Amino acid sequence: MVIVKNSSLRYGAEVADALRDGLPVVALESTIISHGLPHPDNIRVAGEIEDAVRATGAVPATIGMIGGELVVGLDAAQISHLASADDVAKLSVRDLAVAAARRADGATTVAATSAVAAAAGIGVFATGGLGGVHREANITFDESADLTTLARTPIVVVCAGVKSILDVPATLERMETLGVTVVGYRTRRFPGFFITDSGYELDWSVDSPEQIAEMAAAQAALGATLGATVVANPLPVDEQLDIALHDRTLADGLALLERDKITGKAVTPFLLSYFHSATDGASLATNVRIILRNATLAGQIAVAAAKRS
Ligand code: PSU
Ligand code: MN
Repeated sequence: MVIVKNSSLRYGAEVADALRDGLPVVALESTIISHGLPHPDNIRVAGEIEDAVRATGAVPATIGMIGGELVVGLDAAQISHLASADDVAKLSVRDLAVAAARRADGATTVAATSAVAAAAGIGVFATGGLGGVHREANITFDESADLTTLARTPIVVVCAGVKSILDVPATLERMETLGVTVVGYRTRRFPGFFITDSGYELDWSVDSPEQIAEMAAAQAALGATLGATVVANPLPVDEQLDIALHDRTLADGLALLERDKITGKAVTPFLLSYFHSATDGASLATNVRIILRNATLAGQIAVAAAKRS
């Protein structure tokens, strides 16, 4: 399903060449850089994510909006701008046209990035964690547009599950309803982002990048579903955040959210930044590790997929 037209996109030179030549390309989102990680670490991390993709032999395509244009393959100066400026908008799919008309600079979420990547013909996308169903969504109706967009966007998304700030079982149920495929990477347990195991079971596990590439090819051949395939890649147990620290920070963060009446698109950035300051940077280091591991796996999948064609 077309959410964004390819003809509306601008391409970085390296990404344009790679796509034309059928080389492996991995899409990367910019909201984790602008709104998910603190400045100035975010600039360094954005470079490290791209390096992790390159180390696998794939070409990174960081996606965002500059001056109202959606760019596939932002250059270093553009990434650094999105990582530093105060007026960078967080753009989900519904924000794209408004921001384009205003010639805005903006960072794309998982939803907007996957829509753009699919339009560009990029089959693999790496991020940290997906948006999902928020706690008390039964009252607030707060469910990320990441889910409904992934339901109609054919792309492989590598993530470490969804953050425990969300309602994890409700998010898994919604992905089932929406027809979003979820497979664990070498596990049948859904990861809990900072934590290796969220406590919830998955139906499928895959063992190698080649197997994931085969699955994506099978989906394209079937043509039966247009939805995304989420590859849930857990942190090794010895790299997860201390569980007691995690649980304490989460409880405190959720209480602050309520006290300060923070709602809507500000919820995710608020909780992330609370986690990073309240854990004295421990959650930040974990977060970075997650993203780099996902970038590596996504690169390997893109390389395996390019070998098939
Ligand atoms: N999860 C993270 N870090 C992030 C996000 C999610 O671990 O930075 C960002 C992603 O860009 C995701 C967005 O698409 O938050 C979801 O926001 P919302 O819940 O407002 O849809
Ligand atoms: Mn929301």
